[in-house]
Amino acid sequence: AQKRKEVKEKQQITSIEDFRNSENFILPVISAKASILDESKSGIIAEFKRKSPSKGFINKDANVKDIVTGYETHGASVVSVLTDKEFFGGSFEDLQQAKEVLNIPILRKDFIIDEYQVYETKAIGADLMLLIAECLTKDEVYNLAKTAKEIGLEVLLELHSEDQLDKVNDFIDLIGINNRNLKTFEVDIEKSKQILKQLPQDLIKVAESGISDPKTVKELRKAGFQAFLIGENFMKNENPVEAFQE
Ligand code: IGP
Repeated sequence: AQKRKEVKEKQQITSIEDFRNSENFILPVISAKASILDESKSGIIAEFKRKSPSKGFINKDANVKDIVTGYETHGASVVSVLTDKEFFGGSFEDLQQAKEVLNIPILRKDFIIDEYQVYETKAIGADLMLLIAECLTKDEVYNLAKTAKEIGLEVLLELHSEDQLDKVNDFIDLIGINNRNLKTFEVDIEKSKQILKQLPQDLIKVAESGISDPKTVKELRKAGFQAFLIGENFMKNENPVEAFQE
């Protein structure tokens, strides 16, 4: 409800037409699919996250440009930037600053529930947008993903369980399985491997959350995941780039 109110208020400030005329709208997006399939990179989607609901502040005053530049230099395939303020301490500014320094694709990490936010995602400079199946009906996923594709954005659909598989549609480029249960915050890699087996072959598969060592990445890769979304493990280090190198 809070998010819906926020979105409504913003709609009155900037029109979709203004978004369409913004600088980023004209720029081509950088494909996350291609970047993940590029074998000279690590397959890691490295996240910039100041705060989380499960941990509170992780790295409140982190310098976004320094950190994301380091992620790219050390082989990240994609950078994920939280833009949700309330739960994750993120901002558009963080994403815009990341955009200024990066050559790899940027994922906008937020709770997207309205068409308006899809246009906004492109206007702030993201290449790829997250949709969370848990927060959306099948029709909403379809309509939001369709709009995203129309304006050139790629779409990552996040699933938490088998019963959300029917929300996958032709406009989805990547499927993420969240290892973390949103209600209990528990991490279960085995469950993710189970869901993976039931996914369409042609989609890129991303393992999300709670990944804290290279052994787990190896194990998930072996199971069939092509990308690995990692945030806290890097950000909790005083020097997130150093943590990434390991
Ligand atoms: C990263 P972790 O445990 O490495 O920090 O997780 C990412 O998967 C997590 O931030 C995330 C998330 C989300 C955040 C996954 N799905 C949806 C906000 C909204």
